[in-house]
This record gives sequence, structure tokens and C-alpha cells, in this order.
Amino acid sequence: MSYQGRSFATSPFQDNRSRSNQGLAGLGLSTGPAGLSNKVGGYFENNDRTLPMYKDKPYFTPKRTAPRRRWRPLFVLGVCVLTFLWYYKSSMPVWQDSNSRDVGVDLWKWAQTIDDESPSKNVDWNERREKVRDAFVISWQGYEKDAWGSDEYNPVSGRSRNMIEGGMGWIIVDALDTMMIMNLTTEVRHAREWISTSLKYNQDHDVSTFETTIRMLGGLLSAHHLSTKYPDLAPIADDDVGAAGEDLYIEKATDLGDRLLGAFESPSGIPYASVNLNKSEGLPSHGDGGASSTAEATSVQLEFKYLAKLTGEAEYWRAVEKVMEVIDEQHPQDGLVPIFINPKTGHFHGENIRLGSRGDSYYEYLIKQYLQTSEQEPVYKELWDESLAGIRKHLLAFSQNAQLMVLGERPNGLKENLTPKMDHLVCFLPGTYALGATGGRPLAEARKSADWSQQREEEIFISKELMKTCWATYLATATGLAPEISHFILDSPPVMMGDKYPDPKSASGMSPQELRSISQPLSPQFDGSEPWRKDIEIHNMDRHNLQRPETVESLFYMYRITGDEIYREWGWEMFKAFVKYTAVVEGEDSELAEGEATIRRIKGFTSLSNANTIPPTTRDNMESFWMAETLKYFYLLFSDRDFISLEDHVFNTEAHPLPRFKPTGDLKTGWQRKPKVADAVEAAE
Ligand code: DMJ
Repeated sequence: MSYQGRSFATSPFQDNRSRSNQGLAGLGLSTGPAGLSNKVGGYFENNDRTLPMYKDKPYFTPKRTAPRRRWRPLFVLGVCVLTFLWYYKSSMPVWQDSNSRDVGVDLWKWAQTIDDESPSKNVDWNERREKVRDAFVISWQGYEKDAWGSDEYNPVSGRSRNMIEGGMGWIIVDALDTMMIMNLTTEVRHAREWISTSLKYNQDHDVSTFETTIRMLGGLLSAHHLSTKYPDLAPIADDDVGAAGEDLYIEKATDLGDRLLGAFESPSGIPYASVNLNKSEGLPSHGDGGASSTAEATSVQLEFKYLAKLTGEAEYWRAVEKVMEVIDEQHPQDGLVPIFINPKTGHFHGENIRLGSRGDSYYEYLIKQYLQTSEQEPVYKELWDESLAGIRKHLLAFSQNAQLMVLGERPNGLKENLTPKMDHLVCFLPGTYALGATGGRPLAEARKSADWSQQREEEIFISKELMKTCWATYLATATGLAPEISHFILDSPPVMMGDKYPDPKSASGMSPQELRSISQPLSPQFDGSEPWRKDIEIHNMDRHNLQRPETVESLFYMYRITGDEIYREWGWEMFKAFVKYTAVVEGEDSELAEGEATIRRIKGFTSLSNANTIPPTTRDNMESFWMAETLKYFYLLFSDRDFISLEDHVFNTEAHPLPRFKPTGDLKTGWQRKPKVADAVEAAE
């Protein structure tokens, strides 16, 4: 592998980067490439190329090649006039069209009518998704006005803060591909200009390895993918073939990816929790005995593998692949992993097992790695199937009154009791279950395939039941917005899925009748008497709502895979609740001059400290995933099913769509599962 051809406008590396003379020993790649400064030095010493090296890579083929012609003057004039008209139109702020429409006022007026909406058979989903787009524009507009370039935003007070000097682009980069998907050209242009002129990673600050990878690296890579694959979405000239900024996103991604690699230079290859981007130096967590979160260490693979594919640099691939090998060497029992792992030793730390915080995306990235590489890496399907069996056996239970399916936790290991608590975070699982069962294909089509089985049918059943439980946590509060954590009432001892239906592959599995549904219906009336309500408890310290995406994320998968409109309807109810209760409204009566009409506008959306009271208590914070994930998934849920299709993409855990591809050459799994010592002895006897 050679680095000599990689070009950067300016050297992205500072002299104080500790990795520069060390190579990649920490990755166990003793025969690997030279240190990064050598690579960059190599380029400058040998600078006889005019294009970045990744231009020569098979995958990096610009899609928008325009034939060069000698245009006749009249034609040129026509093009100029049209271009001017197009530019003029697309430069106008979206929220202000030729009728001076103020989206904030319009959405506020619409919010006043939400309760009067009558059920209709002929729903216009395009109209509904425009409402989501309006909510996005309002959120973005508020951020642009109050906090432009800042990493954190408080939409009520208008305050903001940076994570590192000059800002990480936390909100801008995370929201960028949503704006492309929503065809918001003016906003994309503004974001792109900031990325081009202000985004720098050479700050002496520690940042989270995982969050920076999924939000920033994922955001840049997805922006690169969407702007090349879908040039008609939010089209701007700056990234056209041959334009000076053509490779802006991929160059920023490569710079960031190189800096993040320092986090993987631990004795085991498990990434440290944090990384100093300037020095490209990993730092262990301050707490938890220096252990990294398992989910964080194992949810960086989609991003680095796509970066490797784009650039042709296998170094990225090997670093993240090594992590998966180390995890598997620990032989997780029944495919379930404790939520901490030590980067020094590569051993799990503690016995806490859950699919909520610190555990969640380990499972998500198993099946998504398999799908990302077009099902060419069977080890990830094997690991996914093992985890599903473990989840079924140890974590799935039924609630006492309405038989809601509950995904519990084992805080003290698999031999100890189940804690019937679900973080909002675990609600990514219903959609991911369905994705794993069908590979993203429509269910009706997947059911016809030769490898369809009772087990896959049961996975669809589980996905539907868990989806219903997640939806119930929204219905359970006064605002219709789920708390951060929900607790469930189970029988004692709990009725476990694995005990009731021991084997999904045999007659002791579920009957066709049971596979349709076993939980009781969720009544839409809020009279407090329905049996399912007695199954859910919300504790005071868990009643906040951070506008998280996981439930709408799953609704998006469930709708696209099953085609059942109910998931869109649930999503619509959720969206209306977000507008009604998380909107920040300006123009209170007390602020009006005498005789002035009461016209208010929504100026942003905020998290809630208490979602279980009306009016809710606000928290004055807008997480970047509100625009990056939650609103994107609503928009895609209400779009046609082949728009940014599930069959062609994998969404990273921050909702950034990346393409599926077939790996070749050095881009490969490169490791094999080792048998447990006991198994190996048994096999030898
Ligand atoms: C996002 O940053 C990612 O989805 C991550 O995997 C965990 N959840 C938050 C949003 O809830």
C-alpha cells in the first residue's frame, strides 16, 4: 500500500502528532505502513500527481461527467440566463418564498389545528412530509440565526457553545445530508461554505472517538455519497466534476479519519474512548477503569470501511476489523456482550448486559456490516444470528397485563435477574430485526425466497411486537412523547420468550396464530384504564425526552419492509406531538403592543425535562441528532419506499446513509473465529 499519491491542499498534520514516527504498531500491524508524517512527506517529496490518489481507485468514479463541447454563443447565452434564474430562485431562503412565507408562522398556525385533524382515508403523505421539512427549516433557521458554527445550541435562550475552538461542525456536518435529502439547496450551500472555510481538526482537544466517527466522519461520507449519487438533490455547482471543491467532503473525511486512527493504537486494538485530534492520540476513559463502551468501540466499522473503499486505503479497514476480532476472541456468551471493554487488555469489564446505552449499536453494526459489504462477510451474519438467539433466550419477556414484549437488561450477568427496563435507545431494535430478516427487501418478496424460514418469520413477529411496545411508551405519557427510560411490570418470575417458546426452529416454536400477535391492542383513548397502561411505569428521573430518533427510525424500517401503513400513522402521531410540545414559540401575549394581533411563530424545537405533564417542562437544548436523525427518519417514513432505498444503503447509527458495495483486494474480513478452549479440547478428543 502506498501513500505517496495522497494530496492535501495544505498538510493536515501538525508536527506534534505523536503517531508520526510510530507507525501502526498498536494495531498489531507490524508490517504495516510507515507513520503518517512519512506518508505526507512522501507525497510532498514525490509530488508528480495532480489528483488525489483516490481518484484512481475503482470505486471513486465521478458520476456526473458532462461531455465537453464547443458551445455556440447563443446557446451559451441561453444557459447563462437560465443559470442566473436558477441561482436566483435557489438562493432565496426556503422559508421565504415569493409570497414571503414565514415557515415559523405557518407551522405555528398549523399546530393550532392539530387536534382537529379528522381521520381520512386519502392521506397525502407528500403534504405530511412537507410539514417535516418545515420543522427542519425552522430548526436550521434558528440555529443559523443564533448559533451559526457552534457545536451546541440552546434554542430557547439562543445561547450556544463550542466543543473545541472554532467548532467541530457538530450540528452543521451532522445535518448536512438531511438537507440534501430534503433538497434544501440554499442551506446546503451555506453549510458547505462553512465546511470549506472554517472546519479545521487541528485542535488540541479530546473528543469522543465514537461520536466524532458516527456524526462527523459519517456525515461527511454520506454527504459525499449523496452529492455524487443523487446530483439532482440540492444541486450546487461547487462540487461538480472539475470544480475546485469537488472533493471537499472526502478530503475532510480523510483528514478526520487519519486523526481518529490514533484512538486505535492501544495494546489490544480496541479504540480508546477519546482522541486528541491534533496529536492523533487516543486517551482512555476517565471512569470505568479506563474501559471503553463496547457499543462505542464496535460502531465505527461502517464509516471506516466505506472510507477505505473510497480511498483504497486498507489501513482504515484493518484498524476497525481488528476490533471485531478482539471482541470475538472474548467468546461472548450466547452472543451477548458486557457493555465495557478494556483497551489495554481487550477483555470485557464487568457483566452488565443490555441493548440500551453502551450496548446498543454493537448489535446494530453486526448485521449492518454484513449488509454493507453485500453479504460477502458471513461472519457478521453468524454473529448477528447468535446475538438474536441470546436476546431471545435471556432478554425478551412478556408484560403482566397486556403481554407486551419487553426487552430487559441483565445488569449482573446472565445468571442473575432480569431488570424490566427499556431505554429509548433500545427502540432501534425492532427495525433492525426486520432489516436483518429481509435484508431490507419488502417482506412479501423476502417470504418467497428459498432461504425464508420459521425462524425469519419469528424475527418479523418479534420486530412487530417490540415496535408496538416502543409505540406504547409514547402513548403512555401526557404529551405522547416517550420518556428516556420506561419500566415494565412483569410476572414474578417473569414469563420469558425463551421459556415459553424454546426453539424457533421446531414445533416448540410459535403457532401461525401466535405469530400474528399475542399482545393486547393498544387503545388510543387516554382514560387510563386499559390493561397495557398498568404495565408501564415512568420514574421521575427518567421522564425527559431528548427528541431521540430510535422509535421513528424503527417505524421507517417497519413501514418500508412490511408496507403496513399503521407504522406511518404512528409516526404521524409522534411527529404531531413533537410539533405540539417541543416547539419553541416566540411572540407571547405579554410581548405584544396594544392592538397588535396575536401572531406567533415557532422559532425552534427543544428537548424536554418532563414529557409527562402538560404543558411539558422544556430543557433548552437541541441535540444534533434532532436534525441529523429524528427529522430525517420522519421525512423518509413519509417518502416513497424507493427513495434512498434500503436495498442499496446502510444507515449508520447516526442515520447517515452509506452505499452497499462489494469489497475486493485488501478490503476483507481477514480473520477467522477461534473456537473456545473447551470446544477445541472436545473437538481434539
Ligand atoms: C445517536 O447519536 C446515535 O443513534 C447513537 O447510536 C445513540 N443514540 C443517539 C441518539 O439517540
